[in-house]
Amino acid sequence: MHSSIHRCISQKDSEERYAFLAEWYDPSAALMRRYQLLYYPRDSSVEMIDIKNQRVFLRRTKYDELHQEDLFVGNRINVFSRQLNLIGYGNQYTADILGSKKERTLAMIKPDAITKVGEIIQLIYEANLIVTKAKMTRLSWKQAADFYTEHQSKSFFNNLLQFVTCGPVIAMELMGDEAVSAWRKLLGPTDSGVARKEAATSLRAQFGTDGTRNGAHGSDSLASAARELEFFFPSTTGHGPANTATYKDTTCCVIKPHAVSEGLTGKILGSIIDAGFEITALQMFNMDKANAEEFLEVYKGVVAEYTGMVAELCSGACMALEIRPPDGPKTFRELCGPADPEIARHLRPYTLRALYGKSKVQNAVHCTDLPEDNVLEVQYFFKILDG
Ligand code: 3AN
Repeated sequence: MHSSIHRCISQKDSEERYAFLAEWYDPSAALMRRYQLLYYPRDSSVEMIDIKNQRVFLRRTKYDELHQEDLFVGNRINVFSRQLNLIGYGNQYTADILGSKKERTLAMIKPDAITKVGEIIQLIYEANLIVTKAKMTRLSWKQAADFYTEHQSKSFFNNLLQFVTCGPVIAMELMGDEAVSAWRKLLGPTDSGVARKEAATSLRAQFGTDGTRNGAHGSDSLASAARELEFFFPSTTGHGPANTATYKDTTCCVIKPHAVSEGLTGKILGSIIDAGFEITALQMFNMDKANAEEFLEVYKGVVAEYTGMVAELCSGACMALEIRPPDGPKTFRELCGPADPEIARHLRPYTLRALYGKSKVQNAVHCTDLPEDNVLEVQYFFKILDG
C-alpha cells in the first residue's frame, strides 16, 4: 500500500493532480468513510485512499464520467456508483485552481413564473450554474414574513407577502462560479418594467410584470444566501417548508440522475408543461441504494434491467415530480413513450424518452406504470423520503 502512496507523491511534480477530502456513507457498515480523492486531468483518472488506514481503496483508474467542472467542495460526485461528498480541498493548489470562485445562492421562482420553471432552469444551466437542491412549497404568511424580514418596515411589505403567498414557489440552491452575482445578473433589475428597458433578455423582463410581480428572487450577498438557503433547506433537523404534493388524481415522474447531471432538467420540465401537464409538486432527492430498491421493487424479477435501474436511480441527484394530467384521456405514460429510447425514436419521436433518453436504463424519466401505484409512488417521495 505504501508504495502506491509514494508513487502519488513522486508524480506530483511531473503530472497535474487535484486532491480532495471526500466522504462516503457506507450503508453496509452504517458509517461515514473518509477518503483522499485524487484526480488526474491528463487522462481523467481517479484514485482513492482511505484516510483512516492510509490504504489505497481505489487504485488509479480512468473514469471518463467524472469531469473537472464537477470537482469543487460542496458538490456531490459519483465515482463507480458511490456518491461522494467533496468536503474539503486536499491542498492549497487545488483550492486555488478549482475552488476560489465557487459559491452557492438561493433562487426562488415566485408564483407568477411557476409555469416557466423549465425555461428558467434552462437559462440557469446556460449560465454555467447548476441546480443542487430544489423544492416546490407554498409559504404561509408567517413563513413569508420571516423570509423577507429585512423588508418588514417597507411600504410594499404587505403587497409582497400577499403575492408570494398566493401560490406555490420553487426554491433552489444554485452553485457555480460567483453564483450570487451570476444569478442576479440573469434576474435583471427588480422592477420588470425597468428590466424590459434595461435588460430585455433578463428573466424579470421576460417573465415578470412589475416591481412586486417580478418572477423570481435571488440572494443579494453570500450572507443572505447562507440565511435564505438555511430557511428552505435546513442543514440541521427538520425539512424546511412543506412540499406541495396533493395525492389527488396525480401520478409520479422522476427525472433520472443521468438526465439531471447532463443538464436536461429544464428542457424536460418545459416539455412536460408544454404538453399540458401541471406540476403540483417538485423536489430533488439523493436516493441511497436501499431507497432505490424499495421504490423499484415492482420491477424486481420482472424487468431484466432492474439492477441497472437501481444503480442509475442512486447514482446522483434525481428530481421527483407530482404530475396532474390535463382533462381528457392523455396519460403521462404516453408522453414518456416506450421504455427503450431507440424504439421510442422510431415509433414515438416526440416522447420524452425519444428526445432525452440514451438507453433502457438511462431513459431520462421514470413514470408510474400501474394505475394503482400512482398515489403510492408519489407518497414514496413526498411522504416517506420527505416525511
Ligand atoms: P431584489 O429582489 O431585486 O433584491 P429587493 O430585495 O429590494 O429586490 O426587494 C425584495 C422584493 O420586494 C422584490 N423582489 C420585489 O418583489 C419587492 N419590491 C421591491 N421594491 C418594491 C417596490 N418599490 N414596490 C413593490 N415591491 C417591491
